[in-house]
Amino acid sequence: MGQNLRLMMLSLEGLSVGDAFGEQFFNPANLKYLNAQALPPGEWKWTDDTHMALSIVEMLKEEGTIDPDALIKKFAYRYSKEPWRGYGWGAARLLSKIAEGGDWRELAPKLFVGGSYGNGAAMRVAPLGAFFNNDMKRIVKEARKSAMVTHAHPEGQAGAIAVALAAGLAAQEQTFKPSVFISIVAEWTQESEVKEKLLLASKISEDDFDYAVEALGTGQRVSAQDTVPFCVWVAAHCANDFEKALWKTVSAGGDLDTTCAIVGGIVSLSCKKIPTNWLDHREPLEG
Ligand code: RVK
Ligand code: MG
Repeated sequence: MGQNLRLMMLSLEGLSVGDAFGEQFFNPANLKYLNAQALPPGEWKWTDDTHMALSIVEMLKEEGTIDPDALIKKFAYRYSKEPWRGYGWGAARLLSKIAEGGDWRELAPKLFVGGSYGNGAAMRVAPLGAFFNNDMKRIVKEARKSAMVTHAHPEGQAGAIAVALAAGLAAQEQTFKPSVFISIVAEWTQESEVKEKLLLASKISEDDFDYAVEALGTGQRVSAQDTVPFCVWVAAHCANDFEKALWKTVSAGGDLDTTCAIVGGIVSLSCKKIPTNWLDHREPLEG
């Protein structure tokens, strides 16, 4: 397996473990494990975050580039098979219309006002950043294409671009100071609230966890703006410790499956591996 493919698969493993892990803590019975920082027992089922990432990975394996028309078909096909994976309202509506022959170019801009700025384009994109790891310009271009089929709003796309860039940086051999890591991501991200909050995040030290949570947000609003900057902040500060990164992410609350999917997709790359006992809990991936 080529190096880019290997990194993409590692990021997919991290994303899916994060997604499935985070989802466990929506179950009140599992809160005792959160307090004890002990892994919840049993199989952890993954959600739409992983389901959509599988289509991106498949597309890149087949074509080496994102073809938006082919990608939206893959998203719609998987949605039609397992619509119960916990999809966002807008995504579910769009994907059912695509399955009936609709065109994403017409449908996506009509979701909400100005298109969706949900965190759904960001939650699925880390493996793409890993695949194009050493080419920041290409990451921006491919991440935007992967986002626009569902997320017409510039904030939704900026969120995807920022996460893909963070994954690309994490996949590199070089290690970065957290503030530098976040600043590089911000620098390459288009003008947006996501970018402004990344610039703020680059100035928040690791000790200021509560302030980071409050100022950046943890996905309570399910928007890219309210989700991505905090995830990049955690990934930058816990680059060498997968477990610490994910425990910190869930302890912040918010949109747990998605914040953990984003952090897991990035930190798996900088850590270069995922603890086996975490992987063992995750529902197997398809195929
Ligand atoms: C359930 C106002 C907007 C908006 C706009 C809000 C799954 C809506 C995943 C919308 C992730 C939500 C998440 C999510 C991924 C978006 N004006 N509100 N212009 N744009 N919103 O529906 O794939 O968990 O409340 O497009 O981005 O695990 O329902 O889906 O947590 O953001 O959903 O946006 O969501 P959607 P998505
Ligand atoms: Mg989900």
